[in-house]
Amino acid sequence: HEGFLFRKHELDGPNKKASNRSWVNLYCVLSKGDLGFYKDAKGQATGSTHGGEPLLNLHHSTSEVANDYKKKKNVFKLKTSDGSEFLLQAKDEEDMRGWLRALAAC
Ligand code: I3P
Repeated sequence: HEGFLFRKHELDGPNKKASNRSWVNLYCVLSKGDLGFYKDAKGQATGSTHGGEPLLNLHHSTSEVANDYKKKKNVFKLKTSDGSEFLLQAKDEEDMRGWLRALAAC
């Protein structure tokens, strides 16, 4: 599963607010239990992630519709086992449901 999502990094660890909190549009690629964030689809081919970030390991992660976040539509929340939290905005409801299905299955 892959495609563009807007991403906001909320937590950098348990109860630790992320320092860079702005929304960025990133090409997201879910593969083999990892989520990679790239500038565009070409980034994936070269393996150069956004900001050189390591792939996000999704083992024991949870994702759900971000009902508590009211500022934007079609936003879901991804929490990783290390306590990081991301808000991700899909382009519409269908796109969001597709991501949630893919994340739940990995
Ligand atoms: C952040 C940016 C985000 C905002 C965040 C700001 O500032 O405006 O859009 O989140 O608020 O810190 P900057 O771009 O200067 O980093 P929202 O869109 O959710 O309001 P926050 O720190 O209250 O999360």
